[in-house]
Amino acid sequence: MRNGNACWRSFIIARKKQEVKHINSKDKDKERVIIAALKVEGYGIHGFDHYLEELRGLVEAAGGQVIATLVQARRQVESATYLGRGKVEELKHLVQELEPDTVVFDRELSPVQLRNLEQLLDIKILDRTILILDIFAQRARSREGQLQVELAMLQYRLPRLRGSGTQLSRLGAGIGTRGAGEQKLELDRRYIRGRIQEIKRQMARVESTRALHRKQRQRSGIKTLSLVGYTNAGKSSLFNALCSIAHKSGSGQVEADERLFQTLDTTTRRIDLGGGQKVLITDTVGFIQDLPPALVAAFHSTLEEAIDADLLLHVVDISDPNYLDKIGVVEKVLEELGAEKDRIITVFNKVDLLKDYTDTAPKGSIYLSARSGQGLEDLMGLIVQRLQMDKSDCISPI
Ligand SMILES: Nc1nc2c(ncn2[C@@H]2O[C@H](COP(=O)(O)OP(=O)(O)OP(=O)(O)O)[C@@H](O)[C@H]2O)c(=O)[nH]1
Ligand SMILES: [Mg+2]
Repeated sequence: MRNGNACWRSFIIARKKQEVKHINSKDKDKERVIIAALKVEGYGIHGFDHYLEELRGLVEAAGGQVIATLVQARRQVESATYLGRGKVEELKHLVQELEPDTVVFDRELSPVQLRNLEQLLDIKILDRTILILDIFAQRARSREGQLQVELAMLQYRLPRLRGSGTQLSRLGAGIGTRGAGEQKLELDRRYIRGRIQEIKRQMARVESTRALHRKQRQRSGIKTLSLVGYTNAGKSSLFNALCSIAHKSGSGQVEADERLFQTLDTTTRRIDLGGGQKVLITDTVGFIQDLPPALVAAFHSTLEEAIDADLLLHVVDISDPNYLDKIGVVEKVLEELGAEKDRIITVFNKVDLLKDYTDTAPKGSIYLSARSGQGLEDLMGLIVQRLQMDKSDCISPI
C-alpha cells in the first residue's frame, strides 16, 4: 500500500516578489491576501479550480487582492492546523517573503485551528466564512439586513474569543472586522451573548411585520415574482431590464455588478406585464455553495419571502462553464426551503455570450439576455401564461 505521505502533492502559484511590488496604483490600498487551500479527496460537486476561482472572487468582493495561492492536496484535514505541519512551514516562509496583510483559508477553520495558525504564522488569519460575513456586512443597507449580519458575525466570533474573552484574536482592521458594532475589539462573551438575545428579539419584531405585509399582499390578490439564483447570475440585471420594459411603479434601478454578492437586501417593484397583469417583482440575495451555516439561518426569513412568491425565476448564467453545478446548489437550497418545483421557471441568462446555441429551451425554461434584451418579451409572455394557469386552477369547479 502506498504511504499516505506519498499522496501528498502540493504546488504554489505565487507571483514573484518583484511582480507583487509592481501592483496597479488603484490596488495600492487593497488588503494583500495569500490564499491557503486544502484539496481533500471528494472535494464536492464543484471542481476544485472553480472553487478556488470563486474564493478569489470573494476576496476581491471583500476589498482585497490575491497576491499568491498555496494549495496542499491531502487525504484529510489536519485537526490542529488544517494544513499539514510541513505545509504550514512553507506558508510561513511565503508570508515572510511576500509580506501580505492577511492569509485567507478556503474553508471554515475550527477555533483551535485558527488559534494555532495565528500563533504559528503571526499574521491576521481569515477563513471563508468570515470573508463572506464581511462582504455581507459591507453590503447590508436595511436595518433587518444589518441585524442579520451582526447576529451571524457574533455567533461566529463567540467560540473564537481568546483567554479572558476580551480579545478578538488578531483581527485589527480591514476585512473581517466589519458588521459587529462599534466596540469590535472590546467585545466580551457576556456582551456578545446579551447582544445576540437583543438582536433575536428585534428580528422577531421585524419578521412579524414582514409576515403581516405578506398577508396584506396575499389578500390584495396581486401576484408575486421572485428572482433567485447563484450570485452573479444576472438577477439584478434582469430585474432592471424587466422594470424598464414593463410599466413600473417605484423608481430607481438596483445595482448590478460583477462583484459577488452585489445584492444583499431585497427590493420589490410593481410592474405591469401587459394585458392588465400586474405583479410585484423582487430581487434577492444570491446563493453560493457552502453558505456559512450562521448565514443560512440568518437569511432564512429573506429567502422564505422569496420562496412564498407565486412564481420563482431561477436565473442561471449559461455562459458559466460550471452552470450545471450552480443550478444544483440553488435547487438544493430551494428544495430545503420547500419551494414547489412547478412554480419555478429556469431563466438561462447571458445568451449573448454564447457563440451558438439552439433556441429551444427545455420545457419550463427560457433563454434570454438581460443585457441585450433578447428573449425578454418571451419571458413576460411565459410569466403571464403561467400566472393565468394558476388562476384557472383556482376556479376549477372540482
Ligand atoms: N453579457 C452579459 N452580462 C450580463 C447579463 N446579465 C448580467 N450580466 C453581467 O453579470 C454581472 C452580474 O450581474 P448582476 O445582475 O449584478 O448579478 P446578480 O445575480 O444580481 O448578482 P448578485 O447580486 O451578486 O447575487 C454584471 O457584470 C452584469 O453586467 C447578460 O445578459 N449578458
Ligand atoms: Mg444582484
